[in-house]
Amino acid sequence: MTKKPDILILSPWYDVAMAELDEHFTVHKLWEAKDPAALLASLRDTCVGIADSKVCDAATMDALPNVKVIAHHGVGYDGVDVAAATARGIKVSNTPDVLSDEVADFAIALTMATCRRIPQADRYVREGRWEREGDMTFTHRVWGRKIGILGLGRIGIEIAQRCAAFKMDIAYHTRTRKDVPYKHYASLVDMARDVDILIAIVPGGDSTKHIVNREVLDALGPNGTLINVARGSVVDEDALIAALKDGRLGAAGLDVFADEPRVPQALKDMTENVVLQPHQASATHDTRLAMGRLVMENLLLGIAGKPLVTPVN
Ligand code: A2R
Repeated sequence: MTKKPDILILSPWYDVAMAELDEHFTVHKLWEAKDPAALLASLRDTCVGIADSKVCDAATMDALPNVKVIAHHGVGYDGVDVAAATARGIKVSNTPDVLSDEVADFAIALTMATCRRIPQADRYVREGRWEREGDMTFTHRVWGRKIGILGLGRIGIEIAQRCAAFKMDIAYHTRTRKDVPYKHYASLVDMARDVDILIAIVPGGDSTKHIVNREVLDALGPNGTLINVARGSVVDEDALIAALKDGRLGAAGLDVFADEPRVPQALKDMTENVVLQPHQASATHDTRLAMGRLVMENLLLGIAGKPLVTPVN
C-alpha cells in the first residue's frame, strides 16, 4: 500500500471533519506535538500540505519547503501570510460561501440578544429577580429600525436579506457601491450617525484595522448598538470600552475580539449592555462539517497540482 501524503494541521477545528482527513492523508497535528520544532523538522521533506484555522506564517512555510497548498479553515484568512505563500509558489484557499447563511443567522441572533437583552433577561429569571423585583425594565425594538452594515459581501448580503424580513431600514458602507436596493454610504461615520444598529462584517487585515474607531462609535451614539461578527481588529477595542463606559455608545454584541480567546475584563464587567460570544458565528455541526470538507477538497486538489475550489491567491 502506498503511503498517504503527509499533511500538517497547525490549529484544530471540528473534530468530526478533521477525522475525515485520515482517509486521504497521514495527518500530523502541531498542537498535539510534545516538541513542535522536532515535528516540523521530521516533516521537512515529505509534508505537501498545510491546513490551519488561525495563523500560518512565513517561518512555517520555510520549515516545510515541499508544501504545495495551505488550506485555511474559515472565510477570513488574515492570519495567513498570503504574500509569503505566493512568493513561495504555494496555493492558498479559504472556506467562503458555505458559512455565509450561518454567520448571517448569528449576526441577527446577536443583534436580537443585544437589543432585546436576552442573556440579561435569562439571568434576571435565574437570579430570582423576577419574583423579588417584578418585571424587568423595557428593551429596544429590532424590527423596523435603521441598520447599517459595514461590508456587503457574501455574508453582508445575507444579513441584509434577513434584516429586510425584519422590516428594517437598510444601509451599508463599502469602498465600492453594490447593485442592491439599499442606501450606500461612502463614509462610515455618516452611516453610523444615521443608523440605530451597526453590524460589522468586513474582512480583517490592514485595510480595516480599527475602521470602527472613536469617531464612528460617537456617531453611533448613546442609543446606538454595535454588533461585531467580523474580526476583533476591525474595532478599536480601547475606544469601544471607553465609549461604553462613558455612555457615549449604548450597547455592543461581540463575537470577535482583538486578542482571542482573551477578552478584556472591562468588557466582561459590563453585564448590562454588552453581550459576549466566543467567536462562534459559524460554529454549528452542519456548517463546520461543510467547512472541513472544503478544506479537504482544497488539500486534495492542491497536492494533485490542480486548481483549488476556493483559491485566494
Ligand atoms: O469595499 P468593497 O467594495 O471591496 O466591499 C467589501 C467590504 N470591504 C470593505 N468595506 C469598507 N472598507 C474596507 N476597507 C473594506 N474592505 C472590504 O467587505 C465587501 O462588501 C465585504 C467583504 O465581502 P467578502 O469578501 O464577500 O467577505 P465575506 O465572505 O462576506 O466575509 C467577510 C468577513 C470575513 O473575512 C471574516 O473576517 C468575517 O467576515 O467572518
